[in-house]
Amino acid sequence: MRFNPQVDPVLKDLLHEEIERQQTTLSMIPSENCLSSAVIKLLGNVFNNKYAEGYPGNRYYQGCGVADKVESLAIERAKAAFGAEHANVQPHSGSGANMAAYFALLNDGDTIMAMDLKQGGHLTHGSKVNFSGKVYNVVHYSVDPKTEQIDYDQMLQLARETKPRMIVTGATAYPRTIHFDKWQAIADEVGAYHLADISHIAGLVAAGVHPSPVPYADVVTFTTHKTLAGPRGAVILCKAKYADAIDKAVFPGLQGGPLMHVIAAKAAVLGEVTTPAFRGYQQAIVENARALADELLRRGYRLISGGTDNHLILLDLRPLDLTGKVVAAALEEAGIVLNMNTIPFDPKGPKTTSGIRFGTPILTNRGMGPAEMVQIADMMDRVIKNYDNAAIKAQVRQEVKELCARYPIYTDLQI
Ligand code: DSN
Repeated sequence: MRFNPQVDPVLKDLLHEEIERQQTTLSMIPSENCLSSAVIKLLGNVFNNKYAEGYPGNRYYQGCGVADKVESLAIERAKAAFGAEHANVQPHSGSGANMAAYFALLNDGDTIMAMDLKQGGHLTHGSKVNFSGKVYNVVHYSVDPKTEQIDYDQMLQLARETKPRMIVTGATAYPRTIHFDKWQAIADEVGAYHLADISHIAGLVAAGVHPSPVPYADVVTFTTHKTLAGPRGAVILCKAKYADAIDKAVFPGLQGGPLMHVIAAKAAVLGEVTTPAFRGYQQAIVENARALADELLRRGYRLISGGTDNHLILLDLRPLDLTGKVVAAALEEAGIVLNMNTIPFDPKGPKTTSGIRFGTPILTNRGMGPAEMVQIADMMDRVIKNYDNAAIKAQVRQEVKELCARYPIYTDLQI
């Protein structure tokens, strides 16, 4: 007897509800993006049915011939897109990719030097509540209190004092250019491995809009669903000499069967990143972020580090005596979706925060430009300054709906 489950009405309704939410709100969480209808369709493919433990040409299951071709395609495209010597396209997530990089190169108890989560790092960069903070001895670095940017001289000093076995670069809430060449010089001087986690900026890096760590770092990890605009998952790039260790750390070290349907979708997106359209999109993300930042500055807001070089902005709410929690909730009521975020040296914790974090990958992917960024800054301004005024939030909600209707995400999505 066949088992042939259908999508039931309850789930269908929920899917429609989520499509409606995405279409009618301004999604400004800088780690999110919107997949094209074609890649969404590709993600729901029959490779979901296939076990392919191992790597192309070296599997533990029969019937992997086509899976081999798909994974090899994704690997070659990843290498070509970033100019890397080796790529592993199997990690299910960015956290898993970072875990594999640590396991491949480090021993338990080794010292890693990484940006503190509260300063803009990531959970897997040594947070106490994460495996990385439990397994390794962590030296956390911060931005400079005055400039709110990385001070490379201070970093060299810290690395000399603490002698890390690995330096982790990359961030989730750092609005400025990361100079991976400077980081590499520091890693070289103290004899540390260099792991660059470029999850947030992978699209910018692939497009040449942000400097690449690939020529320098021993290992580079990134998720494929942020600025890269691909399916959820991750990729690890590394120097050829670490290929074996990285591959073994991913499988069988951490994962069993790869998600072949996701790898197919990764291949599709990685095949696009060398196109002028992708480069134009990434440039526009940065131009839009700058336009949004400039307008907020003009309206008197304090932005961490004074602005942005990339896809995201961190806004300090302390001058208004407001918290990220309150403001993020008020903005969501008005249809503007972003996240509360700690700011450097935040006196408040991660569940309240003194800041909000937002960015332009989805707005730009919808086709919005600098004029719309000015309009959005105006809407944000009115909500932030009137966070408890229901009438103003309702008015902005209506304006958001009208703006979103002019820039639909999906016009041809079949559920
Ligand atoms: N949670 C992601 C972010 O929002 O930046 C990073 O994994």
